[in-house]
Amino acid sequence: MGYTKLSFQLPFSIFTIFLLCSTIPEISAVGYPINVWPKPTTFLWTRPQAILLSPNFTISHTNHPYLTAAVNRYLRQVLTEHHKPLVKPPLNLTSALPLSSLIITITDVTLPLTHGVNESYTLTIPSTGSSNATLSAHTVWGVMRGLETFSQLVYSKPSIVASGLYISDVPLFMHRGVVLDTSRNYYPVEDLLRLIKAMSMNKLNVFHWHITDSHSFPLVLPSEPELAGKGAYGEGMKYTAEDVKRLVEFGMEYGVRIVPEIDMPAHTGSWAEAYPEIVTCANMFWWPAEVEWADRFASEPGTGQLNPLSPKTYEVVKNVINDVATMFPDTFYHAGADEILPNCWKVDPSIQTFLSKNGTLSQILETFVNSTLPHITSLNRTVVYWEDVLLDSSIKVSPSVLPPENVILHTWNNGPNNTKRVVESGYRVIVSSSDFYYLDCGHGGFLGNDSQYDQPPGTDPGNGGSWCEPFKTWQTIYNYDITYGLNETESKLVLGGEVALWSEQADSTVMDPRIWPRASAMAEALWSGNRDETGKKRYAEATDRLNEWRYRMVTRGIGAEPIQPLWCVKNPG
Ligand code: CP6
Repeated sequence: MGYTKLSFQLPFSIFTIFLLCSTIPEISAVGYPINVWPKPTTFLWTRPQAILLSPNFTISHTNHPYLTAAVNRYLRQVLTEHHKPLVKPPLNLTSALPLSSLIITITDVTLPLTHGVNESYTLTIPSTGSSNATLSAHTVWGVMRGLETFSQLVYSKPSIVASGLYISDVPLFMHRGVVLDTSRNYYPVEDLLRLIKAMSMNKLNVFHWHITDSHSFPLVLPSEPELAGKGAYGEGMKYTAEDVKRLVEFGMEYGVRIVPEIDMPAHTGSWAEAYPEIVTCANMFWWPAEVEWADRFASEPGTGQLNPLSPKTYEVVKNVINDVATMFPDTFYHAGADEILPNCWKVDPSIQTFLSKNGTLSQILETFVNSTLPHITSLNRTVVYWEDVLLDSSIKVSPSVLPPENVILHTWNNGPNNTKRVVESGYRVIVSSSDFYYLDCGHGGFLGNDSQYDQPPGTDPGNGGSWCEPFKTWQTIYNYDITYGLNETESKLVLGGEVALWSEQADSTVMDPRIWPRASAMAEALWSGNRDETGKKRYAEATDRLNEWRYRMVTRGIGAEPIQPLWCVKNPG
């Protein structure tokens, strides 16, 4: 068994064919696994060797505000991280000259960080430091992905780096994200910065920030200061315009876009603190007995929905949209539209009147979409809506008000099936199937209810309103194929996926371990897939590599939870 590693998912690469024909004496499908997460699409490693990284190592690059920040960060990291792997890589440290430079070339440094930007790169690390390492990419953002890969190949003290290596890497899916809900519980800005940092380490590129919901409105908006003034949990629990600017800039330095979500028209109870007149069923925390569990969403009774029939609603909503679009430069704008409760709208007299004249709840939602979607689109934004806007069983709009060129749908129920329904209608889709990608599930209920506990000893007191058992393991997430059951045309409409941390039972104290390393599992599946060269689902190899990766994340300050006891490393096999 040799350590030669050949992966050839890009069979037309001239470099691949060249090495395959002349240099590699033996081609093995089970060579030494490269310790990079997510695994690169294609790599060639002639020998399991490493060289010293010169203490005067340099990275040459063109000046660019975000790239320069990234280069300086990675330069410091490779010289000072001195990572000590759990399992010592069986690489021969050759006596070749230390590697003294990495030379970056970029085809177009002007391309902005947007959806679909080219993130591919090639990285060559020579066998001897008498040559330079090279990193080429089409864009600044591809360079950032390549620098991350390079940093993961460096370890030990003094720093050494895997050598004699060629990597050609490109993501399978363009949209690879994390949703974080900062309404049910507040997260300090430092947590969000650390999340962005960890996402970048995993080559994830979209932080979908579910900023507001019924529980609190933590975003301070210049045109509507009362929303956070009255709707935030407290003085220290707000995000100011300066905080947002800092996060957006930080994201650019790490190649992570921030897509804001101000959920509406449902999930808006917190708006009622400032504007009770535009919110229906606000503060109806406990519903009459006839309102069953089936009439609740997110395990909550309706606690507020905007009234689409009130003109005042649109005065506030337009100010909110304008401010958010000004604060967040990304071209995607997530406008929510999930989980509208019929009973919450029905308690309102103006809505009752409309319904009594043969109007329908779906028409009320159409009114809302027609009064907001063109406005958001006019600000040069692509709108993302949760799937409910089209697929909900009772309140949904007709497809004619949702132009597929302006709208992306975000699926979260019944993953494969709903994704299929949406792409069949020609919409682009982002997948967050709750059966696979919901990180908050499996942590027990949260609605206190004494009667459930009033049972004989030893009986299960029930889950108290837990709504998404079971816990999703990293394997569940890793193995999920987001284009399952789709044909080729349909698969092209799948932009990617997002794991989601809803925060009814999460805050700062558990954020890192709830997200990592499970988000890493999605990160690899969406970057280079979850199968090996032979088409078999990766398992043992991915487990060992993820274990190493989780450990490196921890040493980098990310509180990723363990996937194995240390004993497994001492007793492999
Ligand atoms: N909040 C909002 C939520 C959820 C959604 N939207 C949610 C629904 C079901 C589960 C978990 C979370 N808490 N605004 C759905 C998109 Cl299982």
